[in-house]
Amino acid sequence: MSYRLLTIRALRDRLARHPAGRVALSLLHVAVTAALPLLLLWLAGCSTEPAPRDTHSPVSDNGEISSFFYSLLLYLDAAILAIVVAVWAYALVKFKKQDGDDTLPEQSHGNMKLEVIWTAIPTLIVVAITVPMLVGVFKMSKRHDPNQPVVEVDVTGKQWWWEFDYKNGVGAGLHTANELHLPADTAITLHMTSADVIHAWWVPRLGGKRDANPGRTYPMSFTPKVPGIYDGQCAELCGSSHALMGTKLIVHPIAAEIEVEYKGQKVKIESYDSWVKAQQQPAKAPVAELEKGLKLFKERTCPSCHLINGLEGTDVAARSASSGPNLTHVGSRMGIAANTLVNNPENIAKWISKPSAVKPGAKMPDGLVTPEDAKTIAAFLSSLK
Ligand code: HEC
Ligand SMILES: [Cu+2]
Repeated sequence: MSYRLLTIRALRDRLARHPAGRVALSLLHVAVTAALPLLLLWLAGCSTEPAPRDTHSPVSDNGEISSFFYSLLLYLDAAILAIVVAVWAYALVKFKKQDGDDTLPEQSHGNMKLEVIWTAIPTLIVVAITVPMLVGVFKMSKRHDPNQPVVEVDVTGKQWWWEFDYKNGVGAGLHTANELHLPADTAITLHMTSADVIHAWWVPRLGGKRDANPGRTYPMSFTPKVPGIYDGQCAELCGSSHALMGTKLIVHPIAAEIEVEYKGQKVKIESYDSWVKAQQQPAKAPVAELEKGLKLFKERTCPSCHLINGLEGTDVAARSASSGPNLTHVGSRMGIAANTLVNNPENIAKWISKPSAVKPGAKMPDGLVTPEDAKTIAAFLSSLK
């Protein structure tokens, strides 16, 4: 008995010999032809929902400008591609070599008219793109008028998280981390800087990126328009946990609480003022079962890097380049460790027992507590809403 490896070609030839096989082959052909474009759409991540980091669903004035230019370029380029392909296809058919005709086509060299046309058209296209784009760039980098009410926040990038200090407005004096809360329809100016290396603050649905450089401060002015929760990411390679340096922007309604969609779930967002009021409260003293957590927190040197306002012995840390996030209301955040983990007692315990296992190179030391103590501390920290 002999074995033969059946090649795809041999298989196809065999199928083509039978009528039923031919039908199967055509069906396969149609399926593959239809599947390819669908596969491309799927690979391109097409969806009707705005993705969390989707620059096409802008939620601020700046975001609208950059999204407008993205669409302008996309449609313009698509139109140019369509015209070029149409002319090319026409030439392919029209000037196809005819059977039996071996003469060379007319040989030409230098055509003034054509050369003027194909220099003029691209020039016009470039001007049509550049002029409005420059106007847009200037609009996006314009500072808000300081005589108008503006909410100003100092944003400090640190390896690998973000610190926020509210300078004015109802929230003046607030000091939080990783989740930036802003009022909708209000002029905002962020002042970006860094405590160590270069980072970049980027919330795609808000608009452009802005570098956070050590020793310098760059402003970024915009007006958020749509209340909601928007994901962001450090956009400048800043070390081993750069990819884990997320951020969240929460745009609060000015008046009453509303409900928004976030990652397929309904989430309530309170008004900006009531968020500020809650954050301004000092931490509540723990109930009896959680007192042990506070005691361990103080004993295990945590207060040397973390502030908890309002509890005896926990508001001693001096702010410095190496100090950690303010934990006064850590239980109210959606995520911890710059949104690397969802905020719940298990994840806080996991983080405290070994930060480097969650974030390589984390600036919070390993081995401060046993896993058992970590659970006790986490229960206390989670209660700080
Ligand atoms: C040497 C300074 C230092 C010490 C000591 C320290 N931490 Fe941290 N901690 C940090 C830094 C820095 C971060 C931010 C790390 C990151 O996200 O990359 C952090 C993050 C955290 C977070 C996450 C906060 C958030 O909102 O993301 C918690 C919770 C925390 N630390 C608890 C503790 C506890 C409990 C102790 C004591 C057992 C402790 N830390 C000791 C520096 C420190
Ligand atoms: Cu980074």
